Amino acid sequence: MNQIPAWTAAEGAERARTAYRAAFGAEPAGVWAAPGRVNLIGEHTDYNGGLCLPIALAHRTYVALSPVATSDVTLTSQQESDVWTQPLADIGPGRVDGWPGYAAGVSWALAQDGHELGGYRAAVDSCVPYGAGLSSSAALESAFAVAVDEVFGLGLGADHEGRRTLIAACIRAENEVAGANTGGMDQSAALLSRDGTALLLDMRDGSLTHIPFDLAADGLALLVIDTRAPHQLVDGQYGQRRATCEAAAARLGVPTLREVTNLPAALAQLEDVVLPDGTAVAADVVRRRVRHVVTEIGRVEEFVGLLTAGRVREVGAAMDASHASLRDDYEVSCAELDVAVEAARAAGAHGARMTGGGFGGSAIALVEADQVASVSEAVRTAFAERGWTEPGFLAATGDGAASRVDEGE
Ligand code: GAF
Repeated sequence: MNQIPAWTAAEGAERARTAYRAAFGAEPAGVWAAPGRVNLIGEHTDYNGGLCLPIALAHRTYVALSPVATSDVTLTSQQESDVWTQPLADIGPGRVDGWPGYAAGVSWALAQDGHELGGYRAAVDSCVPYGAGLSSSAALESAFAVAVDEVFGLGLGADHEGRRTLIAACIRAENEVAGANTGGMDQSAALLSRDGTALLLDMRDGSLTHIPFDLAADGLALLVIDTRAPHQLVDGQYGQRRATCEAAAARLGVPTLREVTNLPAALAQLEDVVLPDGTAVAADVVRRRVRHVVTEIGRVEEFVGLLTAGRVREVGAAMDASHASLRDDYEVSCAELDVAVEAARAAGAHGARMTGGGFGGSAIALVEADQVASVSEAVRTAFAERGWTEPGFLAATGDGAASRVDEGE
């Protein structure tokens, strides 16, 4: 069965280096790469101080980069058409349109923290499916973060605390420069994941646990289904979900929904809210949003408990319940995601759910390793029957974090 291939590090490095040579007629100082991710469970919990459980993909974004003597930042990408240039001092919120905001925004955020950076030029190439809910944006930010960290000698990429500073800079780039008010899970996955593990993130206190994750040892596989339904987090829907949660937490008198311990009592206290952008949200809707977040945090605990007890085939029920909650209570699914999930289950998946922000993007299905082809085929057939674009497929195993992938020449 055809799957969307992940480049080897050598292949990705060579592609980025070739793009750099073609654009700038010189060799880069080095090539760095950062992974996309899928979230196993714990969706729309990160900005609520909750738990989530992402794994890094083998699919990575590669950045070939060199410092320059001026303060100009010049970027080119194999996935985009134009070469983009702007002086470092002109990069910031409201001043960069499109993809360079994610890349150069990281330098702005690091400079805001007092780090000294100069200009640079960089060429990007990536095998992370774009706009598929697999965190191509965090991969781009994180690849730039480790690249500029090394060429400007910041020393942040070398240890855990330094990487937390890089994560914070990537989040600021995404929130403030690119204008997507996302919650931080994706950048943590890109910069802190370890091979063969899932990353249990507690977004209340920033603590994390690397949970051993080796599906192949159990004869299983995690099938990722890119529905090809367009996915965008910079539109209003994601921000409205987040603002609704924040308004509900304020109404309940807690810093985040993570602090809700008695769900029925909390639901009874909730009323209509008006969001900062003027959108009115009815009490029933607010209650459903809160119910999703609180129950989803519980499902992460359940999933992790089963995983660590070696009862991995049993996590399917939590995946199914997560999808239902995202579809019905949080209302971030779509027809393509629902059909992908239902077709995968009907073809024998132990569980399936949408992953990432939703409104399009990708689903994941836990399947027996010898059923990957038949489950994929069932999903493909279900899409074809509806006249939809053919979905893409890839396998996720739990890969490592952003790093340098070559030494330049
Ligand atoms: C997107 C966001 F970027 C994350 O921060 C997270 O909120 C996720 O949607 C939903 O769990 O990937």
